[in-house]
Amino acid sequence: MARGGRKLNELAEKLDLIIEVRDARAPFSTSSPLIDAMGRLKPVGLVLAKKDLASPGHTRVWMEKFAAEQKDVWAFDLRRDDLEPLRRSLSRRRPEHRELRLAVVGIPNVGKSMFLNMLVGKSRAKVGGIPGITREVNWYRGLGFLVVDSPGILDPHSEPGVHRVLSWLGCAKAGVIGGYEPAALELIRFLKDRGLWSVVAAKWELDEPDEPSELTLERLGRRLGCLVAGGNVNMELAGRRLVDSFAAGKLGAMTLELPGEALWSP
Ligand SMILES: Nc1nc2c(ncn2[C@@H]2O[C@H](COP(=O)(O)OP(=O)(O)O)[C@@H](O)[C@H]2O)c(=O)[nH]1
Ligand SMILES: [Mg+2]
Repeated sequence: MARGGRKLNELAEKLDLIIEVRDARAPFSTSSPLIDAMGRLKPVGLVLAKKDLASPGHTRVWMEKFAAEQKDVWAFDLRRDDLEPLRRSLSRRRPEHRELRLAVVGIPNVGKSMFLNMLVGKSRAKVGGIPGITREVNWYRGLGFLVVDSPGILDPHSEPGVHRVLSWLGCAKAGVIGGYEPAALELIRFLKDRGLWSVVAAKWELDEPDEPSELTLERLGRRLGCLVAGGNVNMELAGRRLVDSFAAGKLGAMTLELPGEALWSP
């Protein structure tokens, strides 16, 4: 079984519930293939984080889809939203004599730590060894919850196509999967195809002639001052600026995929 998977299964026996966090901008591509196996052991609740970076209408479509599949699903801007409705709903599963035990899982950078901090509140305490519960992971206690943070790294889907999408969201490092330049070029093509590039262009006051993506990235690099000696554009650096800005949501709220039209096929 993949990294983290075995440990997770051992841990799952001690838990009441698993919360999977995904990025609201790509709720399909940011799922983890390991959740299916874990979901057979314990109930899984789904949190779509970074709701503020997704299009509200599209988030509604995703919520309806998951609800139709009988999933418990919430969407949050974890930096602002109140988690009280979720806390109330989870509390119903709490055993009488102890706090609710849950694990927060998901692929890198989707918002797991932020979610955990919001869930257990400011008064949270890091908990050491808990008898009978594995000591190798970090437990936090607060507001009636005992939560374990990302027990093992959950592998994302491994298809090349999905990794590209994950690099746009900051969930995979473009630098280690072929470089920022190709990731950025594909992002430009994707956004142009979807009619979303104008949002980015407006942000950086770029003209929008009909041109190949390479030229667009070069103009962007020039605009942002990503130059090397001789006045040429450092395309890798320009790509990095674009991808990192997009991942951090600085270029506007955009959902990348809708149910049934994933950006890659399994
Ligand atoms: N805009 C926005 N940023 C978020 C949200 N949740 C998390 N982040 C940011 O996403 C990044 C990764 O969050 P983190 O909790 O460390 O992810 P983890 O790797 O899954 O634990 C951080 O820079 C957070 O500030 C959210 O709901 N909205
Ligand atoms: Mg984390």
